[in-house]
Amino acid sequence: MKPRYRLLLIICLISALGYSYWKFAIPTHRIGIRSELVMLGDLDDDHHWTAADLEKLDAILKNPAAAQNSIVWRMDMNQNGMIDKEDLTILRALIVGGGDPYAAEEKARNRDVQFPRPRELYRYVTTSEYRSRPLWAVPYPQASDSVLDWLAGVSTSMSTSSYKEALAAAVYDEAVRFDQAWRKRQPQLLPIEREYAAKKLTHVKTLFLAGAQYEQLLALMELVEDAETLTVRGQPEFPLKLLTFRDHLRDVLGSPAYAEFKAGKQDWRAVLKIVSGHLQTDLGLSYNFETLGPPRNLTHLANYLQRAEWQYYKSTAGEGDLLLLIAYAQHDPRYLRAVSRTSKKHRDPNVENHNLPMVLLLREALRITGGDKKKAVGLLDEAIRIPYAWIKSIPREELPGSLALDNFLLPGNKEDGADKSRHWNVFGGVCIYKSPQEALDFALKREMQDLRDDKYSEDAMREFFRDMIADLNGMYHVMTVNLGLLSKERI
Ligand SMILES: [Ca+2]
Ligand SMILES: [Ca+2]
Ligand SMILES: [Ca+2]
Repeated sequence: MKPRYRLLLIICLISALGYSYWKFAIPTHRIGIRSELVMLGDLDDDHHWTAADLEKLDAILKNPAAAQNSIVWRMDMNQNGMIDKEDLTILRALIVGGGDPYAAEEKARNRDVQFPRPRELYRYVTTSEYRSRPLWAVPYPQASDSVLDWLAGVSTSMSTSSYKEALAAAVYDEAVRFDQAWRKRQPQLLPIEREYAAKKLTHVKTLFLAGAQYEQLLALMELVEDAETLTVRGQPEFPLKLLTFRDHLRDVLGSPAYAEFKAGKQDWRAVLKIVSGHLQTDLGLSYNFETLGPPRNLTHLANYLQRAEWQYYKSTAGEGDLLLLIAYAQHDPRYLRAVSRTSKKHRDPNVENHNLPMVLLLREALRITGGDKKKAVGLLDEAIRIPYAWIKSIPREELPGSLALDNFLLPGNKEDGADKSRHWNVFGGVCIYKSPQEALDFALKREMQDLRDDKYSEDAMREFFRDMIADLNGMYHVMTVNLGLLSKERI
């Protein structure tokens, strides 16, 4: 054989052997799962259990609401979804034992006390797994002088295994969270904020006395959201006046004039004349609904705004961001409680069920987008469309008939589709891209067009009011929400 051929043969042989070795002997990653090893109780993230973790623990016990979710999750030593006394006992025993889990376990066993096996103090979890914040269930020393004067008499729930216990635990957690925020906000509150808060606090107390725990939980969540993210200070006046106007729209729906319209004794003009009156007195704006022009073709925000800017913000909402927001809507316990408040058809004339879940969704969208409101509104707009398609893919006959189902992740009653949520978000978006004044004008023209198209029927009139209420809620909230109010104190 010529040396040239011999060389070629050798090269071929080596290549074949190399390929076989690579193919059969080197292990390959077959699944694209990304995980991390979490050391429970390692609160300062130095991979040891030391006195520094206890210092961090003490700081969190003094100010639990300010602690980050990821840290509170690591505090749940017994992994029961609550931060309870046993978690603290386990962590302290570990540190007293010099950070050696075997020593701590042995010491506990000698005293006939159950203690986690060392392996149980670690969790190997996928990074994509949604980690709910455990509920706060340790005694709260500041309960004795809390603005929630009923809190001192409530004992911490020891379990979440029954629905009743889980609800009680959620109420306690929310109450502690509110008390923390209230102590920080209370000295700087303006008179109007005090007045609003006083009304809501009385409402919570009434629900507590009535034993209406679910409603009490949602009322507390509203207070938490107000205290942590809303302030009148430094705000332009217009968005605040929108709330007054919204309350007046609710009054009109319950007024004798509206009842007469419903009974066919009054014309639509009589009802909308009252609305014009409120627009004049609340906002100083003159509107004549009889001559009000149609809106531009405005089914979507995109048709109204500079398309390029809107598209830019929507397209920067990456797939990862969408998945985070949807995971939140599918798993966050507070959101799931809030979105579960639905009513039978026509039992929620004032759209009371809708606002809180939207407030929570926007807050999460803002967290994901780093506080950029334009991005958050774009992200939410995208997310609202996605589950809509999912629901469409389920055969109609397989959908239960008791819920608003054209978008399961979003809030609403049987009569409210995804549309109300989209409006809440879109009109809020117009406030940011344009101005609240233009958003209001856009909303009035659009809802008036719907009313005209439906020949001023009673159904259409009711939805004129209900849609306007949802629009105004979104406008007010997107304008005023401020995630940074208490965030300086994050620990
Ligand atoms: Ca540590
Ligand atoms: Ca626990
Ligand atoms: Ca409408």
